[in-house]
Amino acid sequence: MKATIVTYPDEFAKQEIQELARAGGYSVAAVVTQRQVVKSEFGVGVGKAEELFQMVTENGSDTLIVDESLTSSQANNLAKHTHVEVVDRERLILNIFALRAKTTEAKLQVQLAELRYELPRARDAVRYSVRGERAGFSGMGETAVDIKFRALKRRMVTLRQKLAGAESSRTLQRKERLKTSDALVSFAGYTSSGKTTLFNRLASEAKEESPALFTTLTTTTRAITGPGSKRRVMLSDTVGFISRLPTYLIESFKSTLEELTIADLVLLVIDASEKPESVAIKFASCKDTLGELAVDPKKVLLVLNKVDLLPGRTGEGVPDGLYEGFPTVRTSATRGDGMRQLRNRIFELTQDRKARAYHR
Ligand SMILES: Nc1nc2c(ncn2[C@@H]2O[C@H](COP(=O)(O)OP(=O)(O)OP(=O)(O)O)[C@@H](O)[C@H]2O)c(=O)[nH]1
Ligand SMILES: [Mg+2]
Repeated sequence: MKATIVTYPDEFAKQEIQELARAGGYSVAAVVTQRQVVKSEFGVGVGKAEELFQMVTENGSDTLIVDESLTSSQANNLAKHTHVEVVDRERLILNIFALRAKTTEAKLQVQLAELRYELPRARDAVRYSVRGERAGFSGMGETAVDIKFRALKRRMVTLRQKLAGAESSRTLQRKERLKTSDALVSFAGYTSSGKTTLFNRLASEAKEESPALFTTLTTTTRAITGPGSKRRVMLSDTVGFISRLPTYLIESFKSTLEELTIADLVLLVIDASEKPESVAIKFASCKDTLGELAVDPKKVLLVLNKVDLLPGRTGEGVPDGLYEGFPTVRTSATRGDGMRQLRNRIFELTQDRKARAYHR
């Protein structure tokens, strides 16, 4: 699969959408930038649509990736005009999630997210049919679009029921686990920041770590014991964040992300080796997502990871001002720097919470 991408001119957007495209299985033939991506009719200007048609014809792309959310009519118009498949940012993220989903729960969550993606688009189609073809059939029953719309709704109800089942068994399991431990500690952070690598180090696990985006979609929980083996906390690794994550995707993964809402301590992992602008954007985006999940900022311990890649190899280059107010640990999950400090901080910061009751 070969794609031409339309995105915003800033470096961060350009780089991120290319990584997403590759994670979705595409090779990138060209990147076209535009200050404003969502415009009526095509999502891009008419002139741009023409230019894109020329471009995909010449470079042999079979797909046009648009780094924004398009309505179904925008996507259809653009596809008709360029003669290639049009994939918007949401669709691309959903495709990646679908590729990565391995467990039953993750698969159900992705299916639910896909229905949520399709529903407003089906609604669009209903609106068209009301204006157009359906006029002549008034009173003659349902159109194909109505039927599709209702089928989507029905499938959604079924999926929600199945997910509720998975959710309640997860809650039960969690309660059991918490009986034998003092606290729940959860990893959070941008995709590819190194959460699973840190988790594997701390819990002596071997879960898949990879430079590809969204490697982890399902929560794994393990017990770790503190200094002198006196205390046990549960440590959870979970799905990563990305900027402009569609809200319904967060909602579909609610049971997975709930781990963060109820955690006593959230380890927010930042890839500190990236350019300061990227670090700042990703940090802000993580804070937003944690806010949406109603995580108390007071429960956050920042983990500035990948310090081995920083100049001087000591983590000196990490911009401090950005993180004011948060307790911070610097680590290299691959080289092992700061792992002892991280473990100590985890047990230190969960100490007072020992008395807390887990009646949820
Ligand atoms: N140099 C360096 N690379 C690291 C470090 N920690 C993780 N990595 C690499 O970064 C990539 C992503 O690591 P993961 O642990 O899979 O990241 P994640 O946050 O779990 O990502 P998702 O599950 O996709 O959200 C892998 O290629 C790791 O080997 C580190 O401290 N230093
Ligand atoms: Mg992971």
